Amino acid sequence: MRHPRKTDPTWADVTPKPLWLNRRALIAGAAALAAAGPAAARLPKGRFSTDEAPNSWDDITSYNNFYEFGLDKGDPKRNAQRLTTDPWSIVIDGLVDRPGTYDLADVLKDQPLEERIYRFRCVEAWSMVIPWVGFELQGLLNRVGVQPGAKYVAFETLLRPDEMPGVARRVLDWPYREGLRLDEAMHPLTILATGLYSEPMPKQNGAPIRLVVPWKYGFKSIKSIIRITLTETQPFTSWNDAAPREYGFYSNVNPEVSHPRWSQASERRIGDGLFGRRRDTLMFNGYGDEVAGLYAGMDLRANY
Ligand SMILES: Nc1nc2c(c(=O)[nH]1)N[C@H]1C(S)=C(S)[C@@H](COP(=O)(O)O)O[C@H]1N2
Ligand SMILES: [Mo]
Repeated sequence: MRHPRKTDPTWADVTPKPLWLNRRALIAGAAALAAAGPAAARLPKGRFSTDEAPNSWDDITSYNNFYEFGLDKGDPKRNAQRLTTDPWSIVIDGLVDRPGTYDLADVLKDQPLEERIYRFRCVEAWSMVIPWVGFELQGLLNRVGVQPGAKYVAFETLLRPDEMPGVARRVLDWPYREGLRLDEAMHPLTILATGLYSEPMPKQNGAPIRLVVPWKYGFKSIKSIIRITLTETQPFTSWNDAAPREYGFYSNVNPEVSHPRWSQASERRIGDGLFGRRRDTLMFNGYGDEVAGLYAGMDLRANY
């Protein structure tokens, strides 16, 4: 990981002064609230939250995909605890006005955290409902200034082999990488999440900061992000590289387009039990009213 240079701007440099000072005051208040106990620290419930019952803390933190820590669903919980997540910084570069290496703690002081209860649909045809804590990615991108030539946003996960036993196997071309079209990244449904159930993000879920794009298959929601790059051309994405016929760049949840090896028409909700009724998968995972317009005129079979 690149170390910050003296000349790099800090987050305070890219933040208008009054806003920065205000946020610091607010955070001091929030910290006092948090210290007063979880009930007092309830976060505002963000727009787009589903009314469906969230999965349990146990389901969400014990049944994971995070291949850097192993391929079995129980491996991330077992193996991710040794990951060092503090301090953490994020490089933001490419076609932005204020590129830099930003300390995550500073970035967080500046973003309005809220709770977003989202449906989450894995490409393996299981789903959960997860109460994330996070903020809209567009807030961060607007702060660093997206340049006119930018058309995509590329994301990269930390690669630290001595803390990640899974990367010894080349199941993917590490580091894990993902990408979005700029309008998808700027959509208010797209969040960077730093916690769940009002707790800091568990390591197996992508601490300290991960993407959540609720209308796309789960693999787009990249974990433990260390770099965000604005690009003119469509970026490399890990699963598309590993199996291009199975995983497209868009990967919008679509019950009408099967994976070459299984149907995507229905899903198993974790927590319903193995004999629970399968649920019909919804177009765009049920977020069509919000996002269908992003794909107007596009052939979603060709752009899977
Ligand atoms: N870095 C990284 N991010 C990742 C993955 C991964 O293996 N490595 N798995 C993806 C997949 S396939 C899914 S379904 C979700 C799972 O998120 P969860 O474990 O928090 O439910 O994370 C996604 N993000
Ligand atoms: Mo997934």
